[in-house]
Formats: sequence, structure tokens, C-alpha cells
Amino acid sequence: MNSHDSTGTTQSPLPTFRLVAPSGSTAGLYLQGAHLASWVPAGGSEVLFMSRETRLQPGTPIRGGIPVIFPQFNVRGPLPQHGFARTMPWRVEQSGTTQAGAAFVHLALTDTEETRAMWPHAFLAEFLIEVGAGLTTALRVRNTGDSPFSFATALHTYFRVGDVRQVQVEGLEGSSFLGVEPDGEPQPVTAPIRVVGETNGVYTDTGDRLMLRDPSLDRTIVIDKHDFADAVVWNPWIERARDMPDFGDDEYLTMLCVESGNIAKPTRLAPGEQWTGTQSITVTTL
Ligand code: TA6
Repeated sequence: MNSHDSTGTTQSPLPTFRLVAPSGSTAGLYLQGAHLASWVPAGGSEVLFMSRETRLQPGTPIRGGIPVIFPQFNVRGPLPQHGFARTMPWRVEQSGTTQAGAAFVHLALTDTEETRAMWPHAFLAEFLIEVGAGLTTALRVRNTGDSPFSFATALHTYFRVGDVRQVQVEGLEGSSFLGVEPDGEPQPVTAPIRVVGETNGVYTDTGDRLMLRDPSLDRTIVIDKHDFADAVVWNPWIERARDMPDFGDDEYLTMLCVESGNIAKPTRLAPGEQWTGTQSITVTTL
């Protein structure tokens, strides 16, 4: 099984791409799934969580970083769990530095015979990653076919935390918690989210700014999303962690997924229409 070596680099058969901004902020990704695996702000420390047990094999989901979930969320449909975009090879269309001094890479995925056999639609998916003072990601989906389609999507972001038991997620107050089941009964959210056990579920009608307070790392991760109506908060806790072969038994303590998505109400695109969702992450002291 491939794993991180002692210096934190990864022996991997998967092609990678690295971004280094003039400010010194760096990011690393696998071309499979346009999968961001690391973001280190200039003068800061790693923001994303990657499991030391992750598989790094073609076609196998990577445990950690920012899986791009498309066109299906979890098992809400007939496709493989979380859809196929995260295990397909994306191509680099362009990379460089923006006028504002951010390093960027633009990746794309189009339908193939393989995807059409699972999901009979023509599409162009593009993922833009910009690394500067923060980490900005934009997912754009265009219907390039001649019939409408609907899709669910999420940026399934794994954040590295010092101790998940001390963390809280603010900004979901006022939203509705749907749980994991598609037809879950909405429950009003009236307080910040804390993790005291297995935590999983979709929040709808959310605001666009979420904050992950992490006192053990003395930082707040600010998530600004746009055109993502929903959010997911997930921690497997003890039992689920033990059940996942690509996740260390103790790793539930140092990660929390806070995901921007459109899940409860899938997005419908007529032929030629496109949708774009963005997520910007910045880190401040607590
Ligand atoms: O987003 C949370 C979730 O849907 C959980 O239910 C759990 O299944 C997690 O995603 C990880 O899914 P994966 O297919 O990557 O193991």
C-alpha cells in the first residue's frame, strides 16, 4: 500500500501537479480527480488533511484533500459512490500566475465512452485552482449535449485540525439539518456544530460564510462559498474510522470535512447552459 514517507512526501503512481505562488503559498494536487491534496499558506502550516493510509492507485478514491464530487453525491443515485469525477484523469488546460500574483491551474474533464455508459450525458467540467493569500477553487459544469441533465456536486474538503473535540463550525445557524438520508426530516440549526461522536449530514439553506474554529491549532479557517446552497459536516469518529481501510484508526481526531455542495436540490442544466460554484478558503488566527 502506498503511503506517506517520513518526510511527508508520497511515493505515488498518480501524476501530480504543484503550484507555488510568488508569496510562497504552495498547493499540490493529483491529476486524478483534479484532487487537491495540500495547501500551505505562506508562513503557515498545512490546511488540508490527507490520510496516511490513503490509496494512491489509478481509479481508487483518494482519502483526504478536496475530492471533486460530480455528478452524484454519496449513494443518492445509481452511480459509484460520490460519482465518477474524483477517480477520472483530468487534463491541465492552462497554468501560470494571475495579475494579482496568485499561482493557478485550470483543469478539465469531458464525457467519455466510460462516463456515458454510466451517465448518458455530454458535459464539460472545469476546475480552477488559485493559490494566493487564500485557496480559491471554482467548479464550472457546462451541458454540451442536446438534452437537459441534473447533477449533484460538492467540494468534499477535508480540513486538518489539531483536536476535533475542541473544534466548532459556525455559520450554519439558521439552516436546516437533513441528516444523511435524502428524505430526512429537516431540523432547524440553532447553534454552532461541535463534534462529540460520528457526525454526518447535509445542511440546506445555508449562509455563504462558514468558520471552522480550531483552538488547538490557534486558527480559524474561513470558508466563503458562492452558488453552493448546501453544506456537509462529516467526521467518522471511532467506529467508522476503524472500518475504513484507507484511514488510520486515530485520524478522526485530526480531521473534519466541511463541504460546499448542491445536494438537496440537484442543479439542472439545459443544453448549452452552465453553472459555476466557488469556494474560497482563508486562515486567520483564532
Ligand atoms: O460527505 C460525507 C460522506 O457522504 C459520508 O457519508 C462518508 O461516506 C464520506 O462522504 C466519505 O465517502 P467516501 O466515498 O469518500 O468514503
